[in-house]
Amino acid sequence: MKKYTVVISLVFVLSMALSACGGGGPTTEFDVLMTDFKFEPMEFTIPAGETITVNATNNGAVEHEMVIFNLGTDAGDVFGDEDEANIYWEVEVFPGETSTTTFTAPTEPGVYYVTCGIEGHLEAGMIGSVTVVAAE
Ligand SMILES: [Cu+2]
Repeated sequence: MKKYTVVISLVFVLSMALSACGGGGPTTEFDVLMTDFKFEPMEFTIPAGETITVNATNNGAVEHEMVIFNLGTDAGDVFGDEDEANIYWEVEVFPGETSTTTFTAPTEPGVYYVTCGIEGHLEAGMIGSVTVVAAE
């Protein structure tokens, strides 16, 4: 009887682990919801060098952007003209619209900074990250 309980527990732990992998593993396609003023979710994991499809929906009242920065760079406290040179990829979405676009993931694994380039949105909390993992 005791052994039976242990087996059930193990199955439960394993299924939890597997579902966690399904949610957090690298993906070549992801959805991002933009609101006033955040990204949902805020973190994404993608495989290096692959073509990534992004379905970005803006549920806010104003235009939003998803801007991915080059590795090792960020916008600091305020997004400004000096940050343009550090942009790896970006997409703009108008309120109430969904934009499906693709980009090629960086080849270098690491955590890439994400923000919205519209004035004041970074300060309001539109910050996220894209984690690039080595392709298998
Ligand atoms: Cu924004």
